[in-house]
Formats: sequence, C-alpha cells, structure tokens
Amino acid sequence: MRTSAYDPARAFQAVARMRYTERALAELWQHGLVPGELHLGIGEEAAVAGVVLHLRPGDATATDHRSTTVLVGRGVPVEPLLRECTGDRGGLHQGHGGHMHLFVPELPSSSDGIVGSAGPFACGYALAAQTLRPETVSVAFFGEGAANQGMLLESWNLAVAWRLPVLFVCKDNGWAITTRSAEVTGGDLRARAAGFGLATAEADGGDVGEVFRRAGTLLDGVRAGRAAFLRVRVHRPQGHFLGDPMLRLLDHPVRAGRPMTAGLPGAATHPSGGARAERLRGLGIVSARLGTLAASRLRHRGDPFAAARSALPAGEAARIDQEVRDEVVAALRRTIAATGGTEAAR
Ligand SMILES: Cc1ncc(C[n+]2csc(CCOP(=O)(O)OP(=O)(O)O)c2C)c(N)n1
Ligand SMILES: [Mg+2]
Repeated sequence: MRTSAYDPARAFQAVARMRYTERALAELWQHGLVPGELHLGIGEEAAVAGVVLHLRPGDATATDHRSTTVLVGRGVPVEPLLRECTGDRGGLHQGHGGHMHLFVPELPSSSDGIVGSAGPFACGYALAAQTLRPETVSVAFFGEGAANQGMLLESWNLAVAWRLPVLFVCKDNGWAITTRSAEVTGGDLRARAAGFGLATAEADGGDVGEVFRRAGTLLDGVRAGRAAFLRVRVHRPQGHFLGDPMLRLLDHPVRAGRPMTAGLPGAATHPSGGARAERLRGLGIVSARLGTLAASRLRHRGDPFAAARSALPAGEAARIDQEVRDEVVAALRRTIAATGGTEAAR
C-alpha cells in the first residue's frame, strides 16, 4: 500500500497542535510546574508532522529527549501529556516518567534521554514487528549530535544488514547543547548514511509539505524492507532547553549579561595566579560561541508553523488555529488546576 496524499489542512492542524502544546509546556515550566530541564520541539513541528502523518496504527516511533511533538502528532491527548510532564498522577504514566520518559505502548512509542538510543529502540521495534505486527514500520527521531554516537551507527548497520523496516529521521539544528556539530562531525551525514547502505533524502524543516513528500517516498521503500535516512534541517529558537542562558544573553545582552558576566573581566585580568592567559582565552571562546549562535539564528529558515498556516485560505487557517488553540488551552487550564497551580492560563 502506497503512502497517502498530502492534505495541507491536516498538516497545519498537526503542526498547530504541536506548537500550542509546546507553548503550553513552556507556560507550565515558567510557572515552576515542570521539574528539571525542558527540551522543547518548537521549530521541529514540520520535521515531525511530515513524517508521522504517514504512520498507521501499529507503526512504532522511538524518540530522544524531544518526544512531545511526536506523541501529539500521533494523536496522544494533550491533557495527560501535560500532566505527565508536571509529575501529576493524572499523567500518562501517573507522573513517574516526566517529559523525557514518555512511553505509549498502544501506539507503540517510546522516548529516552540517552542520546542515540532511538536507533536501537527503532531496530528492536522493527525486529519484534516481524513477528508481532507484520507490515508495520518503525521511525527513529534524533538530532545530528546523536549521529556521532556509536549505538546509532550500529543500528544503521543492522537495519540494512537485516532488512529492518526502519526510517531514521535526523532533525539537524546544527547544535548539540553548546557544541557546534560541524566542529565535531567528520564528512557529511547523508553521505555517511548512504555509506551504510541506507536510502537517503533531505528536506527543509520549514516546509511540512516537502518533509511529507520526501518521507513518503522513503517510507514506501521502508515498508518493502529498505531502511532509510532522512535529514531535515530545523531551527529551534529556544535553543537546547527552555531558559538556555546563551540565548538569554543574545536576546537581552544588557539585562541578562550583567549578572552573568559581572565577575569575568575582573577575574580574567586579575594580576595574581598563573592562569590569566587561560582566563582571557575562555572569555574569547564564550564571545566567539555567541557570535556563531547569532549568525546561525540569522541564517535560519522560515517558521514551520507560519508556513503551514499560510498554505491555507485565511478563513480555514483561522478556524483550525482557533480550534486547536481552544483544545490546548483547555488542557492547560485543567492541568494547572490539577497540579494546584493558581496562575491563570493565557
Ligand atoms: C549518551 C549521552 N551523551 C550525552 C548526553 C547529554 N546530552 C543530552 S542532549 C545532548 C545533545 C544532543 O544533540 P542532538 O542529538 O543534536 O539533539 P538536540 O538536542 O539538538 O535536539 C547531549 C550531549 C546524553 N543525554 N546521552
Ligand atoms: Mg542538534
């Protein structure tokens, strides 16, 4: 069976549900209701929606530390997802998993904070599917930083050697926390994947239609046992996690920079100690990193949400936008009420 036709209204609805859910998560985090770091998928919606819109019941997804967009795109209800991320009993796993360990056996879908592990998980799903869920595929979602992890490369090899129906989707934002991936990556990732024998393609993460078409072509092959790799270029305006200090510094150099850097010039130029040159070098590295970050922001492609919205007639886009927003805001309000929060959801 070949993949389905592209429906721009369905695509915008999926992208919008993801975007509003990510914003709701951000709101909960800002209120102190999500413990720990929060890795958002804002900017990755088209990369995810363009793939999951092809998936059928029984197809598996394995994700990394940014799993919420995948689950929302696969139709998981927003409220238990939000409540899980706050650690509430009404969450998907009674609050035991949190946002980095979301697992939905009915789909099936899993997530894991160990970078690169989506590859072995996806191969495991595909292997089990040969007995348990014939004719289904599995999809691994990961970042380009993960593509330098041995276990992910081992899973590329096994998927080809054992003809496993796996699609490896690399959401390439160019950064692994504060490391510029280009500085630690040999060769080209797509060529690397092709070297393992995977079918390969690339897509612009600002364009959900393009991702859908490229993923569809690859998935037709995957369903026939030809494992594949899709690289999607994405831009994540929130950086690695919400509240990323490097981005705060870029956005508000004076307000955020003063408390962060107040002691640095004095320490770097202090005459005592033998490490003055090292400290000056450290200041230079931080400034250079900020420069690269600013440049990569300027280069970024269009916002996938705005692009998916503008592909529809204005009235239809507004209607879908409002419906999705109402659904997510209602889930956010109930989550805040359930967790005992008092802030009014916007
Ligand atoms: C095996 C392992 N090494 C290091 C980390 C710490 N870590 C968490 S996220 C991350 C960066 C991953 O970068 P990438 O795969 O590009 O994903 P992105 O965060 O950009 O979506 C790192 C190094 C980890 N969680 N697991
Ligand atoms: Mg990355």
